[in-house]
Amino acid sequence: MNLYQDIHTAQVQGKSLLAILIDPDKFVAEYAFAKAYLEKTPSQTTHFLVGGSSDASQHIEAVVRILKELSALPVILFPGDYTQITPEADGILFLSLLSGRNPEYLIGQQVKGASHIQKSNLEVIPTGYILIDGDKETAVQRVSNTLPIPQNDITSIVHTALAGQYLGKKCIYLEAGSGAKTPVSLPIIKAVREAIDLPLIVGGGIRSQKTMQHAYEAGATMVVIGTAFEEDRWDT
Ligand code: 1GP
Repeated sequence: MNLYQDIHTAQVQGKSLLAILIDPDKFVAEYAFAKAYLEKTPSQTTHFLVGGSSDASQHIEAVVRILKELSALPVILFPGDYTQITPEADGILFLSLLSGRNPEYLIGQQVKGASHIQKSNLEVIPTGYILIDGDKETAVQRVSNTLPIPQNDITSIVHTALAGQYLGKKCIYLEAGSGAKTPVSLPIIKAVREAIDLPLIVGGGIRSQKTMQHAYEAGATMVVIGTAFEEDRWDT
């Protein structure tokens, strides 16, 4: 499995990737629950992301294990903090919160997690994480104690994504926050797409097939959806 190579190839070939975000706090690591959950996810799902902003470290290993048993799709960690790193997964989005100015989420957590990653076979995908205002105070904002970039400040968002590319990140993640009222706007996705060469991940507040499709058309390589499936509110 070469996770990044596959994501990069999808970007180059204009293929659309769909990641379902599993928050370990809202997922029961038991067969019946997990099977029913996976059955309601769309057939075009290509990845699972696992992680959350709350303290989910106790539970995360069991969640990854059951996903690996029930599905052949790659499982990538999307850790809220370094305690959510488990070697059971295939890879990790090694996130740096570039929109914020809190050193703990720019480099602190990354240093704490480094030796755990070193001891694992996780494929590391360095990812510039950009929090954008989704019209709701989200868990990322609260936990990281940072402010999102306003949606109308497209220049700052583009410059932040470019800085991420120049820092050597392999992906840029445009995040409106889990359960956002307003997803990342299409002009933002387009502007970032035009400015950078990297695969673009977009998530937060996407609840319908139509919104997802528009995000792809604007330039998203991978769309991430969590809450809509957690709450059984996916609009086909
Ligand atoms: C959150 O981008 C993800 O980190 C997904 O957001 O839960 O709103 O789908 P939703």
